[in-house]
Parts: sequence; C-alpha cells; structure tokens
Amino acid sequence: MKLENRLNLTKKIIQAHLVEGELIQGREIGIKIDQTLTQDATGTMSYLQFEAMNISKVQTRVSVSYVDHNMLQTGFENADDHRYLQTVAAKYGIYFSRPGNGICHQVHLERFSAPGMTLLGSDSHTPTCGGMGQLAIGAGGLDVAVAMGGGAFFLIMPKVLRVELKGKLQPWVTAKDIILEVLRRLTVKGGVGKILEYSGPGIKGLSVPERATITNMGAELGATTSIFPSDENTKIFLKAQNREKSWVPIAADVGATYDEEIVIDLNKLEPLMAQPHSPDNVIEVSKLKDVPVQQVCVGSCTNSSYRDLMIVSKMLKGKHVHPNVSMTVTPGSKQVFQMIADNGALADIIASGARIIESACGPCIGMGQAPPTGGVSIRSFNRNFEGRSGTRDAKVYLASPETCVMCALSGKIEDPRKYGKLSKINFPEKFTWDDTGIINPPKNAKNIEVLRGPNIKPLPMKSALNEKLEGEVLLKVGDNITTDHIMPAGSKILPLRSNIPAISEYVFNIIDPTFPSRAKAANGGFIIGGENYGQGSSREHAALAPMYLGIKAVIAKSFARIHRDNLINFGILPLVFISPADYESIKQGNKLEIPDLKQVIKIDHPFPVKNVSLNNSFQVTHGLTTRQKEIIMAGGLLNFTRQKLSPIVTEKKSTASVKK
Ligand code: MIC
Ligand code: SF4
Repeated sequence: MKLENRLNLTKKIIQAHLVEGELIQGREIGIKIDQTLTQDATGTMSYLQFEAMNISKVQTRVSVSYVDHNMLQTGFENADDHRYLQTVAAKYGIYFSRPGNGICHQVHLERFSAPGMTLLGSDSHTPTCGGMGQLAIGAGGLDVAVAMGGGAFFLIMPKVLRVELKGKLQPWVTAKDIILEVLRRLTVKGGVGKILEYSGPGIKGLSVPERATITNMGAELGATTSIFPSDENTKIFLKAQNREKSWVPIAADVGATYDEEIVIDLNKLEPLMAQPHSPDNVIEVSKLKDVPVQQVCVGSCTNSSYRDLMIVSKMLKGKHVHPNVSMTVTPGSKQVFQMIADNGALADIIASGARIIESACGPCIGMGQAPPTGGVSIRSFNRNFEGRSGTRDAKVYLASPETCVMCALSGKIEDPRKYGKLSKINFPEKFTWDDTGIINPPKNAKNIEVLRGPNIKPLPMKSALNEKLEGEVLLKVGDNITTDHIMPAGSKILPLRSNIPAISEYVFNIIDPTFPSRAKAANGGFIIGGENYGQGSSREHAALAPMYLGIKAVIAKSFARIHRDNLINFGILPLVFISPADYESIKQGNKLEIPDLKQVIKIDHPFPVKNVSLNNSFQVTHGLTTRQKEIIMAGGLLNFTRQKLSPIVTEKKSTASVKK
C-alpha cells in the first residue's frame, strides 16, 4: 500500500462514514451516524427536539434511550419523564432501557456497541464505547436529535494523537491508572480538538471493559473521543456477550501516521489518584500519607463492570469497611448486578458493611450520597469538580476500584499494593445476558400515545439574529469553568431538566445565585470566560437555560468542544479574545456592543467589540464554519434543521435489533 494511503484507525472509520468535507485536520466534516444513545437527563430535551422535527421514525441503525441519571423519585417529575421517554421511544422506533437496567455507557458497551461503527450520544462519556473499537462521540441533545432524524454530525476534523502503551501493568496497577497518567500529562484541556488512538504491545493485556475505563475518561481531557482497535480481546468480549456476529477486526494500517504521539511504559506506572478538584490533579497514591477518609464510592460509567465489582468483592471478602467510612457500591448494569448476585460476590460485599445502590449514576451526579461537611470521598468515578458531589466543601479524589477498597478498609488514603496477595479472578466465558430490561419498539406504533407530565414544558425557541448585539457583562469567570458550574445537577435541580423556565433559576448557582434574576432584569447580556470555558458534561441545558435568560454571547479565552457546539446550537455566539490582556480589562457590569452583527458573522477575520463603559474596544473572533454561521443566523440548530430537513421520512423500517 502506498504510504499516503495508509490510514490510522480514526481516519478509517471517519472515511467510511464521511458525507461532507475532506479528511483535512482543522476543516469541518460531516459524518453519518449509525447508532445514537440518550440518557434521561439530556434525553427528554433531545426527544422534544426530535418531535419538533416532524419525522415519523428514527433513521439510524440503532437508537437507544436509557434511564440512569434521574432515578430518585422524590416527586412526580422524574417518574413522568421516564414515562414520556418510554412512550416516545415506542412511537419513534427507539429501544428503551428501563430504569434499573444500568448506566447507559456500561449497557451500551455490553449489548449494542459494535466495532467500526459510529455512535453519537447525548452524554460526554459516550466515548466509553471506544473501548470496543467504535467511534463514539458525545454531543448535545439537539445534535443527537438531528442524527436520529438522519442528519449528519458535523465536527472539525480533529488531530489524531497516538498513545502507545508498552510493557505490562504491575500488580495493583490498573486501567484507571493509565488514564490518570494520560490526564496528568495532557491536562483537562490537552485533548481538545484531538482523538486519542491507543495502540502498542501494552493493549493486549487490556480487556474491553478495561479499555472502556480509559476511553471513558478521555472526556476529562476534553478530547473528541478515544479509541482502541478491535482485536482478539474484542472478539472474546463480544462472544461472551453472545454478540460475536458484531465483531469485525479493525486497526490502523501498518505505517499509518499521526499528528502527535505519546508513549506510556506500563511497567513504570504506579497506583495514582486525582486530587480535588480536577481530574488532572494527579499524584501517586503512595505520596498521600495520613489522609483520613469518610466516604468511598465504587461505581459510575468509568469503573462498575463485572471485572471491577469482582475485584471489590474479593478484596472485601471476610473483612469490614472501616467504622469511620461509609462505602457505597454500584453495579454498572443489571447484567453485572445479576452476575455478582448469582455467584455470591454480592453477599461478600454486603457482609463487609458496604451499602449497595441500584444500577445508575447515583452519587456521581449528586443523586444522593453527598459526603459529610469537609469530608474526604474516594471515588472510582471520572469527575471531582467542586460541589458536584452535593457537598460544596467535600474533597473528592478519583482512583481505581482497588485503591478505593484499600481506603475503605484502612479508613485513610492507602496504597493498594499494601493489601498483599489477591486470589485470581476468573472472568466469565459467558456473561448472563438478559435483555428484558430493554424494551424493543413495536412494529406498529400508530396507536402509541406519547405521555407528557406537567413538568414537561414546551421547548423555548429563539428568533433569528438581531442587527445589533448589546448588553451588560453579567458575569466574569476564570479558567476551566465546568458545565457543573454553569448548570448544576444534583437531586434538587436534575428533575427540572424538562422544564427550562424552572431550571434556569439555577444557572451559575454555585458561583453567583443572583445571576438569573440579574440576567432577566437586564434583558440578557454577555458572559466573560477564561480558558476551556464549559468543560465537562454535554448538558445542553448549560446553553439552553442561559439562552432562556437572554444571554447573547460568551466571550472567552477558549472553549470546550461540546459546550461551544451547544452554544451555537442555541444561537449564542461563542467569541474568543484575540489578546488575553483584554480579558483582564473587562469588568462585570460593563456595557458591550457589537453593531452590524450580521456583517461581522459573515467575515472570518477578527472584529471589534465596543466596551461602551470603558470607552474603548477590543478584538474578538468567532471561528464559525459556514454551516455554523447559518445556524447562528437562523437563531439555532432547530430552526436551521427545520428549514433543511423535509418531513419526508415516514414508515421506513428501522434495521435496529438487539443482538440476542
Ligand atoms: C455528567 O457526567 O456530568 C453527566 C450528567 O452524565 C452529563 C450529562 C448531563 O448533564 O445530563 C455528561 O457527562 O454529559
Ligand atoms: Fe452517569 Fe457519572 Fe457517567 Fe455522567 S459520568 S454518565 S453522571 S455515571
């Protein structure tokens, strides 16, 4: 094969799905989406948007709606949302994974994910399925709705970064430590505009769920996605899931080139931990001495597989959780739960005094189990942003399940290598697959009525662009602001995800609770941000609710990918400072003005923003592609899509099927 025709794995899959553009880094491309997933907290909006498109059936090969986030039913709201999601799924040809069936990424990996395919999910951890050799990307719910309608997904062709794993993991060092090492090296913004492709001799020792732990936390790097090749290990996993037919081998061509490369020697890795309050604040566990621990949580879409929970149970067997520690264990799926119940491992966990939680996101998204005041919580999760646990001053550390258990037993942060020997764990040749937790869409959906509760409010829409943008700087924030800062989650706020007027009352709640009332009183305005504004989740509510409050533009030093897309999708202009010094001079309360808005959107070079209060102006750029300019002009993606997609699609049969 000619050198220039040799493709890396990422480019191979993109090439096979390319519907617009060319594989040139930095240019916009459109790719066809084979599979979609939604979860309940982003799904209700996504389906409301899908309904607004007037398409009678999803156009993907497989679309699955999961319920895993809003599981605490303290009022009618979440239960109503579950019922809406179930009926809307039946109506439009979508699989419905019932509450209790598990966390979307874990279940998708087990039952649907397939190598070589594309997956778009309305959750930032969708790249979990990259562990299967799938090109799995997280996006806002509206992008997913468009993909369900048969539209392409647009992205800027990322750089491909090769992560070569060499050597072999030493005892007590795990896949989690590999991704923590990558985070330590690249930081939470080091993956922006990149896809991480794993290769090298070290990948042979990693099973699909271990690979999925690594690709899952690629989201914390800000990466577009992360991917492993599909090899014999992939085949073994799919066979054990009774889905061998979905297996295809797929890897980079020999001699394929990459934009960047890093090498990790697994022999040299040690157990690691991310310290509060950022997943890239990584340190060797052995360096943290005498830190008392009050809570330990094992679970989340990062580390709640059968492998993880078997290790937890082996380590806990015959021992007791330290009296000062409250430990929770969450199996990632019904499959995992069922299997550890059947083989007795669950009994050992229960006997140790750990608290068992149903298969869901749970404490990871602040749905219960908030740590005590000032408490230290060690979690096998992927995010430790300030306040996300539900306790503002809690200190959350991220670590492998092995390290978590070690801390739970000793009552302080402790290196798992001190545990001693652990008897071998035999991984199953067959998983217990039982798809009764997944409801297949009916063949004939004519009589299905979509049921909406009173908490499901109509979608707010934005009108097309004004001639002039003017308003006050309503808030100025620093670097690495997360979507948890912009639109917090947790058990009180999450049930309002289908009710934008109500949820918008909590925008920037942790930073400045007066923000919503000030924004409304000022009839909207501007937000000023630092680097990596909007990192973290894919929740479009972090754009939709500010849009509802009248936010017109966010001017930042740089943006996280999904959030920037979400802002554009909801007609909010994401502008970037040309000179970071201008960030320093702007003050909250300053009046800004962009005259001739339509004109400046058309141009691709920097343009001035007037600071009326300081009587000066500064330069910004929008970096919008032609398509994004049209979206902004139309007042958002929904308006734009309605103009473009004609409602021609009727009873076209879905080719989706649960691989039984
Ligand atoms: C998260 O981990 O923050 C979430 C909750 O899963 C989000 C999605 C959401 O806010 O609903 C994500 O990661 O995209
Ligand atoms: Fe759920 Fe946490 Fe995973 Fe988000 S990161 S999908 S809240 S388990």
